[in-house]
Amino acid sequence: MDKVLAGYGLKEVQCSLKPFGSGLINHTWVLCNGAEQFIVQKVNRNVFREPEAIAWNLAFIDAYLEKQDEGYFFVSPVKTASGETMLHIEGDGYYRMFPFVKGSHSIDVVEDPQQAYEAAKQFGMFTRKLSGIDVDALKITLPSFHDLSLRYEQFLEALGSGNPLRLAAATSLIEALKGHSYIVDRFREIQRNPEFKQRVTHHDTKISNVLFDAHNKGLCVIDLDTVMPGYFISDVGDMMRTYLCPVSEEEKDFSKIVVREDYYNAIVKGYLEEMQDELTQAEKAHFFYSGLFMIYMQALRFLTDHLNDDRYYGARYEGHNFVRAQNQLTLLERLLEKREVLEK
Ligand code: GN1
Ligand code: MG
Repeated sequence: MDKVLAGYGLKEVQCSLKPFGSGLINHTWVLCNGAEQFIVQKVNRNVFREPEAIAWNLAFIDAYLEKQDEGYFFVSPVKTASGETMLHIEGDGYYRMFPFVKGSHSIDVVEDPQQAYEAAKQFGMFTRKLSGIDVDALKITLPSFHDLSLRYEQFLEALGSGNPLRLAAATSLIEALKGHSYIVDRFREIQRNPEFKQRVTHHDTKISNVLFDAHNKGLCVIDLDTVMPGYFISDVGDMMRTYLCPVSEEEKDFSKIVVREDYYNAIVKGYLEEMQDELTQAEKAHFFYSGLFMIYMQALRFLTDHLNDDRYYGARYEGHNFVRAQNQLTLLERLLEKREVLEK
């Protein structure tokens, strides 16, 4: 960390660092330098092969928003001592630093539909404010990240090449997931449908990626590594995946997995308040689908990783990703049960 601090022109003796947050991919710390606070992140190079692409996108978006001058609140990275938006330490990796937004707080669990509404509004606003940008100019920071067809193929591949013991123990979960492959077929239709637009998409809309003010109003969105062109179903779907249920993907007691209708309505309301003039009719008809899409994809990704010996997500206990996959399948089933009432 001495090199990181030096790269930002900070003196080690004045600073303290503490691990921060619960992300699975990057390492995050909160840095105190006297009264000033910052967020420091080390980019996971196994996942983000081209960290410069992240820095490039942030600078591109920042420049665009500045020109619009709409007072949209966007947290741009702190520049390094040599004026870069990212710090490369040879032989170690890439680091970024952000100012800690004063008076802001984040939450880890959605406990009130109003929070879901505020978050959905923030993610909708983010895409809307950037609707005039040249979306094709954005760099792809994670190729095929939310390509459900590819995720399904990777799952099928793992059925051939995965850990044989784990495969044998997972047959009923594998069969259950195969039984929902119509969700992939629908995605292929979406990819062919010109009414589905590529927009500036956040791709990680969990609640902890929204900052709230002291009155619990949404302030801004953070964690912009996966901002790239995408479909709105990624953002709305991941909100459904992570806000509809009172427990997270980590929960082992599946009887606690339920879908809360008022949270669903709050997501739709908040998102549409910002995006209703942007979305096409075909897109608007896919709100419910977006939840199926993201939950199914996450179930596939967790199970695929389990079969591949946890090489992507890691595991804190034996079978961790298997439990996560079962959890997500349960959530998918609970959501499907409410199809009729929610689609209404
Ligand atoms: C990862 O690192 P984190 O927790 O923000 C993953 C998301 C998953 C999520 C599941 C780059 O996000 O796609 O939905 O874990 N991000 C990447 O908890 O793979
Ligand atoms: Mg993230």
